[in-house]
Amino acid sequence: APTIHRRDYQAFPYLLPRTQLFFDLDAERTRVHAILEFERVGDAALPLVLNGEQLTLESLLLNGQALTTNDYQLTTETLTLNPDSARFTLEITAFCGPQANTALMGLYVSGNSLFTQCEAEGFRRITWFPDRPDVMSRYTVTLRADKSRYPVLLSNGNLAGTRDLPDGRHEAVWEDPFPKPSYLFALVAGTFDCRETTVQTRSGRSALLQIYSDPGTRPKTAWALECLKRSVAWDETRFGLELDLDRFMIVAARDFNMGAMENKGLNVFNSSYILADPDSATDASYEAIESVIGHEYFHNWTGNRVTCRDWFQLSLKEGLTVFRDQEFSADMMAHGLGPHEAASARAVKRIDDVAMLRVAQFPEDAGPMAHPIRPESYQEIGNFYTATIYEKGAEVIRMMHTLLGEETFQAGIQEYFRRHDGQAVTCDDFVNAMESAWQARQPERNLKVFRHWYEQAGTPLVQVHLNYDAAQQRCTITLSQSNPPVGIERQQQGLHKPALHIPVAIGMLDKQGQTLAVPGADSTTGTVMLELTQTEQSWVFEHVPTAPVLSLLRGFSAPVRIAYEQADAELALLASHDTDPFARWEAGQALAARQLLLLAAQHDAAQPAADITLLKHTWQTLIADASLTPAYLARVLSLPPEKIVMADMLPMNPAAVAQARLQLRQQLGEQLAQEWLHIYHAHQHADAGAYSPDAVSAGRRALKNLALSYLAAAQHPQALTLAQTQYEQSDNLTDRMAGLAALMQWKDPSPGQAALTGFYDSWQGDPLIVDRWFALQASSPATQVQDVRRLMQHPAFTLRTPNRARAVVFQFCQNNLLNVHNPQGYAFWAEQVVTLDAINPEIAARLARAFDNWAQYAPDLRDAVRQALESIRDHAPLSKNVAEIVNKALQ
Ligand code: BAL
Ligand code: ZN
Repeated sequence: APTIHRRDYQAFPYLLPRTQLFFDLDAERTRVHAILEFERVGDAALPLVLNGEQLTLESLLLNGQALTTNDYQLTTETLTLNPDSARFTLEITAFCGPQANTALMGLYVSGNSLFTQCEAEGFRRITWFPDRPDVMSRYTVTLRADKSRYPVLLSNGNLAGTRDLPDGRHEAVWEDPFPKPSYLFALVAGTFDCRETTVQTRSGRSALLQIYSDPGTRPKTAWALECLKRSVAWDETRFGLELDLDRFMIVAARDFNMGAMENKGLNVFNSSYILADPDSATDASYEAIESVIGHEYFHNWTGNRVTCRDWFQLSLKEGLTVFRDQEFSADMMAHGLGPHEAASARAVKRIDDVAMLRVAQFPEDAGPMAHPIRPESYQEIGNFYTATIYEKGAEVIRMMHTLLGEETFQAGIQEYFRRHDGQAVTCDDFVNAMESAWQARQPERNLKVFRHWYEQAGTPLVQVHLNYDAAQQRCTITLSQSNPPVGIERQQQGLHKPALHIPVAIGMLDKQGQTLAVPGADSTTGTVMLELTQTEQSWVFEHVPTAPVLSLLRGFSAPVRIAYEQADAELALLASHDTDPFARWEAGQALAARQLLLLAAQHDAAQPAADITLLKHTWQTLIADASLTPAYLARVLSLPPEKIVMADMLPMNPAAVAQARLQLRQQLGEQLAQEWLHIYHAHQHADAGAYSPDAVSAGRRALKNLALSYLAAAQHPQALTLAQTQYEQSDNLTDRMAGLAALMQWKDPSPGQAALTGFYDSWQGDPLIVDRWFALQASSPATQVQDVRRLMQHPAFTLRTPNRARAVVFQFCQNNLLNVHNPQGYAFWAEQVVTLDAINPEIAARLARAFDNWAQYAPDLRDAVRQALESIRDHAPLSKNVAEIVNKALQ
């Protein structure tokens, strides 16, 4: 497949002010009649090249005249015409086949309903069209379908009319007042439950909010609607952005490639991010639903009102919108709490976001798919909906927020909309608006060096050097940065990666854990912001009475790694005393990670267990600290994920780390058994009354269930009864699943097996719960390759529904580190990639990335992954999606 480069961008030579679409909807064969009114941009009559795939052409009319095959060129991907007038109307009639569309891009069937997914390049599977984000058009959409089968007919904008047609059919006409790119188009047809409410926006307009979901699921959409209301209110109060629509609809689909999609006025969601009740959704799902509903809603401004000029600018809308949803969730979690609890709630959200960045994005940024948040090239844009574009993109926005401060940042947002409302723009346009707001207040500041964050891949390493002069009471901190070439950067001759603008928040503690008052520091937190803008810089602090213990990268002020020699005892001190909750958590995690690396190394050498006394004492101190909230303590007392620990291991041995983690969990389970029992009983009843998903109750459940998992890992005599009772008597899925997971840890497999069988019998009617049942087994340390193959024989298993494929195949390949890292595991993976590729290339390409960091694995594993990768590469046919991933991995 050809490589597309950012530098080759050219504007489209035609405008398309109006688009009319007429759909005769049918699952087997849908007829789409498009009337497109084009206007030439310049004087030259350039060819009109339209994108189209998997379509059957019926007829083509130019200004009402039928065209013959001599008048146009048709390939499998384009339709080219040579119009000779400056304005013309093109009428295209074509067919597509939703039922056969297993790729779930364009128009497809899920359940008994029809849905569309057009981002990034799905619209071209609906009709021939300039399918690129910088061509914006006003759409009128007429939907016709059998009324009994498809009673609900939805598209973007406002409902202009409905009528019945002969033969039991009916029609709905939708008009979207806002010009939009084709990727934001949507239609939905089917039978749905609907939950709705009307809200008043800030300016007094009223807007209808609706959630559509499968028949019978209305009881599970109350939370989603509540989250949507909160999103509308939050965007007004925090960002000053008001809902611009009379009607905002969300529809849940069981089969969906992504989490959700922000189509203008008609979001389509993976049902896992909509449906929730205490029996079918965990605390984490409630939280994820709030976050994704916020995210898609916030796109209405950041993405839809101002969109991307081209797909290289994807982070313009995604990084910014993730930042917005992170802030939304943090504000919701802190809502109604006192200052200390609110700060803790925010820290918990920050910890979770950073952990996710490190698990998903740091490895990506060190592997063959590494790319800047604004990529320079791609073969298949579907492969670039990555943790880098989203999560690192959000970190880059967050750094601007840190540098500018909330008020100036919001002024920058207002300036961005003042300049670009209604346009398709670039990341540079965004940074320029931010910079101008900053300079309006502080003329000497700029984002000149900061812009390099958009150009470089890789996680920068910031090295810290501390020099303390006791005689002068002077402390000198030297920071230096480096970011060697990664991924395709390594093939660029003479590549120069300039220094980045990195805000490094630090604090200093004395040896007793007291905050040292540092000149220039924030008076309450003791935090100083060091702005590293050069390869190396030093800061001198006078009147520092004693050699400080450094608290580094507070709040995770930049998406970097820190290199600083710090003794275990210093980490323990920080874990016990740091006033910055993020850095405090970080210190404890670093201490635990060291222990895991030791254990993993000993595992190879078959040596006796390492001494965990310091870690144990540190955790005892933390458990005894009454000022810590349960949610925070749950994060502090969790062992770091394998994928984070592995980043500091070379060569990587994933199974050894997974084994070490199980072992350390067991040791901590045994040695802190009294503490875990105490915690368990103290938080056994997280809610006073009925289940509530609020962050405080969820935090108590998280802590209690963590304690249970330690007790189960230790095979504590009380653990079996506690797990059994909890599993049987809980009124919510979080506790029920935690009980089940604990039973599955039991050395005698029978209670776990019995519970699994019972669980399936009870909940087999709910596909989202069945997904969890599969996922729990696929990721279990007891599940080997042959077991996951057996799981795939289960009648409820299918590869065609992405959620089910993710629950089994992805869970095993990505999260069962203990059992997938062997030749049989890799062969299974390769086989599944190839099988999935014939069904759904986008999903297959994600699976193809399971072992992105294989080049750092131990040699025997590396050889086995290479073989598996080569077997995928040599398979024919292979989608563009998977081909790009595999070729890059093998380069
Ligand atoms: N735009 C794709 C889905 C999302 O990021 O919201
Ligand atoms: Zn998004």
